[in-house]
Amino acid sequence: MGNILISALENRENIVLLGHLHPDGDAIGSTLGLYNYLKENYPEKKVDLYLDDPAKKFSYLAGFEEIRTEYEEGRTYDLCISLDSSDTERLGVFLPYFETAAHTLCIDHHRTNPGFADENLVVPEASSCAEVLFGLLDGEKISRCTAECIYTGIIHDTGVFKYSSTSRATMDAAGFLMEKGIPFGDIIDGSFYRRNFVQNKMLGIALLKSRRILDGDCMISVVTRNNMEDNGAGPQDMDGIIDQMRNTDGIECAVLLYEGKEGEFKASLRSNHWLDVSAIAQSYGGGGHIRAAGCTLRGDADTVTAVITNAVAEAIKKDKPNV
Ligand SMILES: [Mn+2]
Repeated sequence: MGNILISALENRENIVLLGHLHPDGDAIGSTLGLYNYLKENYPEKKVDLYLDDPAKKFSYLAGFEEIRTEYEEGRTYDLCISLDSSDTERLGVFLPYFETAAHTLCIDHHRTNPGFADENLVVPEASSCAEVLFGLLDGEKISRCTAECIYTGIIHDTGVFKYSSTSRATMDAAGFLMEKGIPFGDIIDGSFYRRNFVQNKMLGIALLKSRRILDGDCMISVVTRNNMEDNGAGPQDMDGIIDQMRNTDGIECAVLLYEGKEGEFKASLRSNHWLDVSAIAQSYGGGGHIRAAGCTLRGDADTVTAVITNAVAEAIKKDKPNV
């Protein structure tokens, strides 16, 4: 079988790369990884990368400053490559570039991806889109800059080699990339574990306000608009708090409610072993996975706390194994 990327690049000079909305480490790492690889190995081709507001913590990646973040009317391309996006809707405002491109290629690892492009490489067993991309590149031609991008994508979608999607192939790819001389420790700390001062303060507040309820099975915390405004915090400062809560000895599930807008609470839910939190989130119009889900609830702090507590209590009754 030929290489789907190499054949797509043939005779196509004007190329656009796209990732999904609210790009995570994998979307940013895989698109920038391919961007750098093409710039270095195909200098005759013109390559643009569009992403929706990529987080500054990824600015150590080469090419970050060249990412275009605004849709520009009237541009069309010979080839559009979509990375880490499970459907066309997730391409957001940049969708017209995909729709008007003469040829399209989709590289992804989401199980739900229908194969929406002219040519598709969707590998559900892969830990990350970055791992799928790695398999398409010539290892000899991967520079240190490109290696940093791909490594970043892999660590973000595996929770630093921890999630069940991590495989031998993932570790082999990571090992190969390490030999390019990348500062892997700094990449992991800087882009995955480091929190800014406000984020750490909000973590402290959420933990201080937390309670253990429902016979100790659940840890819940409610952060109000006032708590956030007092510290100049926004929704992006609440990332990762729920994961710290989940990793508490003896609990099955963690619930974090924070008031993103006046009277509107974001609920993040995590479970450890047996509780299906996606079912809870779905019944309030949200979604997610069995062990990680979220939804939005309207009302004051007391009301939304009561609503989510009841829902979790019901779910525990249903899901808790008899011991
Ligand atoms: Mn991904």
